[in-house]
Amino acid sequence: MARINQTLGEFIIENQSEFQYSSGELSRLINSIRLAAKAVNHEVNKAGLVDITGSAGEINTQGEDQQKLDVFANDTFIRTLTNREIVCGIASEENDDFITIQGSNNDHKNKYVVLIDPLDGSSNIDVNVSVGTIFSVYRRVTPVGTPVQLKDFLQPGNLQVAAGYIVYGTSTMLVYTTGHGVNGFTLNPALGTYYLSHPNMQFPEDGNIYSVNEGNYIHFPKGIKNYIKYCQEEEGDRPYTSRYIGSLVSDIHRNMIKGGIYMYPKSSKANNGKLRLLYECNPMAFIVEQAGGRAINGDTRIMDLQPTELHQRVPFICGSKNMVDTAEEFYRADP
Ligand code: AHM
Ligand code: MG
Repeated sequence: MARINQTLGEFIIENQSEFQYSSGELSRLINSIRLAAKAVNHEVNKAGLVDITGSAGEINTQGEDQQKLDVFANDTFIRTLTNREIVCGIASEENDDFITIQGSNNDHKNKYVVLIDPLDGSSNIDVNVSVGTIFSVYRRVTPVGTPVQLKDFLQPGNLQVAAGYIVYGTSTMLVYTTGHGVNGFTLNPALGTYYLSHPNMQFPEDGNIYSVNEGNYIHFPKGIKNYIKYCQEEEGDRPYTSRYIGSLVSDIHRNMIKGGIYMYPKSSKANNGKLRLLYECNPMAFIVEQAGGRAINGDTRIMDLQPTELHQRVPFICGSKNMVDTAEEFYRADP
């Protein structure tokens, strides 16, 4: 039950029964994410003040320039999740391979794996635009007491036990689901406490915002081009408003509050689009669906896709249910 002035800590304790296996571990896991997010928030907020912006001079798995804050966020989340006897493995968008966590007695007794994009949209940092963290949690499928394996990470999104994001925006918010709806908490930076500000978030069934990088228009499938034209036509409540921040978390967060659709479709240049199934699409899809929206790759529900590799990319269309239904019709007519 949501209460006025309820803190995230209180909410987690009072809603522990909603965790599928209710042993307290998953609540502690969310607690450690909350803690790491505060440290990252602190760094993000002073990004313009200290010599921490700009490139760290490393190239990450996808061949992209790593920003220093990416490195900081990656290290912070991994360190925080490692030391708590809950997580047996972490896969991060910033690391080539997954990390095995043995646990303090080297007994591999921990049950959960975490997949994380520690700082999504980080090219936006230098221009003072919102960035985010995205996380996804599964129960391991290999036996407790053995080292974690790749198959523990390559689970379809419909087996997630929790997922969430943090948006480092005009205020910092943590939004998460454990499969019992979606709740959003806003950080009071003076106190370092998150308060329940958005209980039981609902994705409006319809909306009038479309979010897509239209610079790629020429490369999109015909069906997507037709849907974009449809969004721009004058009829009924159209034309829709175009809003694209280029920061997945912020774009979806806004659409979830106001109603809208986000698309990163396949293109003639990138057959699988850009976004990563495990670190970005699955966790966002879980949240979006739990709030009443939809998330597809054009042909299939995102959470029903069987992952084949850690850094796999997929086309992504998600948002208000009726808008996604319409986009799907256009896409299917001309894929
Ligand atoms: P990143 O994980 O390297 O930060 O890339 C993901 C980001 C998303 O936040 C955003 O929606 C998308 O890339 C924007 O890509 P583009 O600039 O191609 O539109
Ligand atoms: Mg990312």
